[in-house]
Amino acid sequence: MPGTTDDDGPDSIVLHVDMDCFYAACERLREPELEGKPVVVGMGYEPGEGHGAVATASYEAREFGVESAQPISTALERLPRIESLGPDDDPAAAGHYRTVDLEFYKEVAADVKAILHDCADVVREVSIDEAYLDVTDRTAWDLAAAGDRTLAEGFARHVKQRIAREVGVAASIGVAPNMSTAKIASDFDKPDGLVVVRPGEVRSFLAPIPVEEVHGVGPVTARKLGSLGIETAGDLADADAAVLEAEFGSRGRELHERARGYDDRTVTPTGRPKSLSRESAFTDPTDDIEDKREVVRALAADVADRARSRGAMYRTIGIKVVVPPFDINTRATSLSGPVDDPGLVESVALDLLDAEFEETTVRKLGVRVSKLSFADADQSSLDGWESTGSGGVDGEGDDRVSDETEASAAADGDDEPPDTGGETPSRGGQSSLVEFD
Ligand code: TTP
Ligand code: MG
Repeated sequence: MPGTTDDDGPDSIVLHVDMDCFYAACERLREPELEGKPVVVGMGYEPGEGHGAVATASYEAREFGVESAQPISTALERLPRIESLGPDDDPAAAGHYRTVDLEFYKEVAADVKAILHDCADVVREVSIDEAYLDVTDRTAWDLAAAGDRTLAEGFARHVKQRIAREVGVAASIGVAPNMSTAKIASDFDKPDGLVVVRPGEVRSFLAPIPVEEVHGVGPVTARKLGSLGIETAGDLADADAAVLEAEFGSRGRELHERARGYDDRTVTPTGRPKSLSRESAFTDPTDDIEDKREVVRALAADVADRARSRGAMYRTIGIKVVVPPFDINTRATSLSGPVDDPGLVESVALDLLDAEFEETTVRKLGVRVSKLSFADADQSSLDGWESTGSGGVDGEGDDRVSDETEASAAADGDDEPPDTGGETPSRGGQSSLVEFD
């Protein structure tokens, strides 16, 4: 059969999830009035100024020719700032320009990733807004009882709906028997897309796709292929493998295979988590201390339970308190050494809540354990998730000795521990392997 297994195992089911105009979608979370309007998010951009580059543009802004990596000055020529409009100008033809706020986007991304981890055992996070999920064991390529849709499609729809409902941003999802096809599928019907390529359909789905979109084909290879008359994945699939190999070496053969729908990479998970956390939102914000304490108790029990089941010990216990609309406060207590102690997670989390947030109206609460160490700590130094130099190895003791609050807990509410501060956008997803959901 084209495109899938070469042995007797079942066809894999891979989801590629990519958020739509992600930074702009995040801006809309805190400014819902931007929904449906052209939004441009600039890096190195200051309100009212003309420098910087476009990080992303909402699909409405893209209609005006605004796109990622463009200078802000070019974007402004194509789509003037809403503030600069005259009384007779059309406000629908003007842009709402905002500045990149990576810490906030990471927070939203962590919420999305937590859902993905809940939906799949194997998740490979590839950037702040993109991940692969292997869900072969969670669903099937069989048709659902009613109609001609696959169970896998229903599963992917469920993932999309959870992200939309629980986080409030839109994802496009591709479902396919392998990674490269799933990635092309997620991009195929953006925004808000859900494209399913069944095992027997991979080759016909890929046929009309331009070669540039085949995984591993960059602009130079695409140009060379073009000079050989190969414009689409279909052309590439039909090309003579020997000719491709002569031109591109072993990579030529690999590209040929990809275009024919073969991709034997398996989804491998991204490193170990730096922290484990869970959060819960109130339907209506509340200042009732007993309600808040009850939620913190439940979250603490859940997080401690998860840490134990993963064989993780923790050296820091923290809480997150989100005050309407999006004012994020984190507080944490460091311990003298790694522990596995559910009772301590609860008591520390409650102390942190009581100390400062007894009367605060909150929208969401979270509990997090971090500075993790694993019983089978074979990879810890390779992964680099445990920062060194912050106190050395003193791994003795199983009780709290210091009440020091982490530096990240500044009064105005930072959201991430200091060790992720310097991440670049493209690695943001990986750095925020936090499991708040
Ligand atoms: P993308 O997923 O490439 O873009 P997107 O989510 O904005 O839009 P799409 O609907 O097409 O997926 O990138 C994710 C985020 O990364 C994006 O919102 C902003 C950031 N980014 C940059 O900062 N610079 C860039 O050049 C690109 C491409 C993205
Ligand atoms: Mg995206």
